[in-house]
Amino acid sequence: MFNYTKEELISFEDKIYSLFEQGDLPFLIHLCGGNEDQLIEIFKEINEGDYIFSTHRTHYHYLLAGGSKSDLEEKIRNGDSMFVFNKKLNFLSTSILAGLTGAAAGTALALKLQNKQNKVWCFVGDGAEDEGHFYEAVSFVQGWDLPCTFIVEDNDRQVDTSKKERRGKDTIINWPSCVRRYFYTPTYPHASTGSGNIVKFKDLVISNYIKNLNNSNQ
Ligand SMILES: Cc1ncc(C[n+]2csc(CCOP(=O)(O)OP(=O)(O)O)c2C)c(N)n1
Ligand SMILES: [Mg+2]
Repeated sequence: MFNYTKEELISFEDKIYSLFEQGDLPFLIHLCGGNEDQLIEIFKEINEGDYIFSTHRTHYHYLLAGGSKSDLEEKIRNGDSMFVFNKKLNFLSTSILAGLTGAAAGTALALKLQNKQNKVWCFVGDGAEDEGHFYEAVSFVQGWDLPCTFIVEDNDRQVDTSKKERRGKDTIINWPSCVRRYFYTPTYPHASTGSGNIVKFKDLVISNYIKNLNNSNQ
């Protein structure tokens, strides 16, 4: 198990960002940042053997779950930033918004039926929180007292839209007790570049792709 500090988490993401800007990562990645303190606190409660279900923004979750930096960097270099999986760590992620919420509820049901002490921790963004199947999973977990906590990572952004733009009002949904929320201001824009400029991002993805294609043809 690694206990990464806030500084180590930040420097990991900074390195991944520079790899992207240099053209070494010809695909979409979602960088973490701004939520180091909150996540470090949450992961203090997570025990070995617990199940961790992550999102499209996996890097910090994976490192704090006990993944090594070199392993994660290799996965990212292979294009798996959004598809990080590690059976030993009971770590699974999905690029589909709220895509693992049903699986989290099912895993929690299995743990309960087997009288296991382990828990499920399922992370979602405030955008994923808008998905209907999140509601279904939360209702099931709450109703059957299952060992599962959903963490809403609320950066008030689904890609670039705020909760107010999406919902008409700046509503903070009052979920039952199996759901926790923390707020943070993200360091990086929604995906990949530090520029926040979607045109620059597309250009970078295309030029990175062509560069890698040329390299692989040599
Ligand atoms: C079902 C589904 N719809 C749309 C997308 C495209 N998509 C990827 S990330 C994202 C926004 C996610 O926002 P949020 O859940 O708040 O996470 P954040 O990026 O803010 O951490 C969207 C719409 C998707 N991955 N899955
Ligand atoms: Mg969000």
